[in-house]
Amino acid sequence: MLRSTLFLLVFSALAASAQTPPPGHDHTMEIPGLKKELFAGVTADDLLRPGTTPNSVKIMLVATFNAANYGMNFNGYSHGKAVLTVPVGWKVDVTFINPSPIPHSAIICEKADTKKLQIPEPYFTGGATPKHLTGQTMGKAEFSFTPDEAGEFALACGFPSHALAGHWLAFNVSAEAKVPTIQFGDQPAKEVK
Ligand SMILES: [Cu+2]
Repeated sequence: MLRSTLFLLVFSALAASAQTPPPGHDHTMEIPGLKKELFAGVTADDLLRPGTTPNSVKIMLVATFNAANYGMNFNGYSHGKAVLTVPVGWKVDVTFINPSPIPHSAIICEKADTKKLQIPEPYFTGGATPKHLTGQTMGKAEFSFTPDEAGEFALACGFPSHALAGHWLAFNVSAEAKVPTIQFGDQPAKEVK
């Protein structure tokens, strides 16, 4: 009796895990009210691209890219599952797009700040959308910063409690890296083009 109960428990756990898509990849549902023309043609690879000037990168963050993590994602990724790495001293130009009626924002912060309810200030000067604590809906914003210190940071949504709920990507500033790279989930990091 005990053995068959155990078997049932293990079996149903396995069955449940087989049916649950991996976090960040549930594209089966739709978030209502998205202004899709705001990010037409944007892909996950647009998260990090070489900039137009030397030693610079372009980041395109789309909040609520899809339904992953209840819409609290950037280009489909949340909980630091996309890792952007930029050499120290490179200029970072960010375009932030929120096509949704729910407010979101973007801010560069220390990785540990993603555990906070509120992120008061960007870690690097200029590194946030305007009024990141109130966020914005159905629109775009641009900001630039130049990280002058190596370390593990995050590009997080600055709307209170969203980073805590996983609305952030990992952002590493590296003293060793010669070129910017991006890593999606368990895939190897790749040089951006
Ligand atoms: Cu958010």
